[in-house]
Amino acid sequence: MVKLTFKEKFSFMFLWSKMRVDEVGVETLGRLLVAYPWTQKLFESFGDLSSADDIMGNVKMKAHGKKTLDSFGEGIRHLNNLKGTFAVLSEMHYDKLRVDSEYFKLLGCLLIIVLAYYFSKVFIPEIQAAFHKVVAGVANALAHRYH
Ligand code: HNI
Repeated sequence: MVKLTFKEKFSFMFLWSKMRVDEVGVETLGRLLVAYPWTQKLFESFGDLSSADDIMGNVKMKAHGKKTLDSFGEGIRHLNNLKGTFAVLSEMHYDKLRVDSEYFKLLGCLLIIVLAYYFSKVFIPEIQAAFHKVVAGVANALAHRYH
């Protein structure tokens, strides 16, 4: 469960609605794969991921980045029940995909970095703090099956 003040929630929702999920999605996921190259193994079926440009320009990665952030966005609408919202995905990432739960946290940090760049001057510390709370909540919910 993540508790946001009314102002935090409003700022968060407002920025989320102003963002292009496909652009931010691939920027975030792609950067994870560039920074932690061993995660590329999980996406072998996506085709050529041999350079940073190939990763960022990969069509399947783009679609998957959007899918991931859309699902993340779903969580935002259920801040008081993140565990329930992500229960099925948590099982899937643990049992089937075998994604190390550490990467949920790293993806959250990268999302904040990308958003800070994307929204530049309006990304004031208070808004950043709200995003930190949410990404931590989502990462924790996704890791629930791992505990
Ligand atoms: Ni993730 C599939 C959501 C983090 C690796 N992931 C999904 C799907 C959703 C999703 C939705 C599609 C499910 C389906 O097909 O039914 N993933 C999320 C969310 C986060 C996240 C909300 C965190 C915010 N996933 C990660 C991370 C990794 C990851 C950090 C690995 C580093 N996910 C995968 C892989 C798949 C996947 C791999 C399957 C991809 C495919 O299509 O083969």
